[in-house]
Amino acid sequence: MNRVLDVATSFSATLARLGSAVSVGNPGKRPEKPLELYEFENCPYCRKVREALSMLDLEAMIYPCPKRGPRVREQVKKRGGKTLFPYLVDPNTGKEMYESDDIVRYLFETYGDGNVPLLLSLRLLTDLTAGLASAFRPLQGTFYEPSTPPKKPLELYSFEASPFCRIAREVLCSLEIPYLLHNVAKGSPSREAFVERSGKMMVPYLVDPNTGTEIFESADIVAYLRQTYGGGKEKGSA
Ligand SMILES: N[C@@H](CCC(=O)N[C@@H](CS)C(=O)NCC(=O)O)C(=O)O
Repeated sequence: MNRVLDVATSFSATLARLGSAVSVGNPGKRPEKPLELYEFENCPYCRKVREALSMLDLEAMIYPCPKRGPRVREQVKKRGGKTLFPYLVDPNTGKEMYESDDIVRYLFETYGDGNVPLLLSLRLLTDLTAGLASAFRPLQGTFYEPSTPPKKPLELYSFEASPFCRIAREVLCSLEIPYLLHNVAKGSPSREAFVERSGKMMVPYLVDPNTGTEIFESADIVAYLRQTYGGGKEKGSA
């Protein structure tokens, strides 16, 4: 897709959700271990959960499950019995669950002040606007593209409402690449450490421990991911 159209449609997805998850809300207790989320980028229900993670400033291991993905979907079926997304695993409490509304409530009760923000609690309206966000980019972050998985998971600094971060996450998803998601929405206490590491406050920022690569710029990240892991070739090992 042409870059201007790419950014415009990704920005429209953010607008459809009225900028939900642009900033951190009232984070509460911090988990010791990152949460684990099985999802795919263009699933509107998965978006609701990712918004909650951004608002609560939570890190999560993301296991992308694009449609026709050969590697990760099967794990969800084995663990929970269904191929349905999102699926959250909290290694801190032993909870494993389907259903976006239940997951969102669980997250705010466990790691927030117990109150689910308005834009995530409007039931049908929340689902409709999340669906509209997905509709702006129907083919991105939906289907599997042949890839070779990296040996170690990647890391992405991001927040849900950023249109540029979405473009990077879509490709991680299509290539079925697991990554540790560091959420750094506006107001995030994690921003200071991020700036110390990267040199400036800008996302997306990709870290690949397999190759020692650390890069900004969604277009560069997309090109790097496709070149390094796309096409099912043995690449990207340390
Ligand atoms: N009520 C569920 C609906 C979840 C759902 O329908 N997810 C779709 C993706 S948007 C799904 O997993 N479809 C099966 C598939 O993609 O194979 C929720 O809110 O979590």
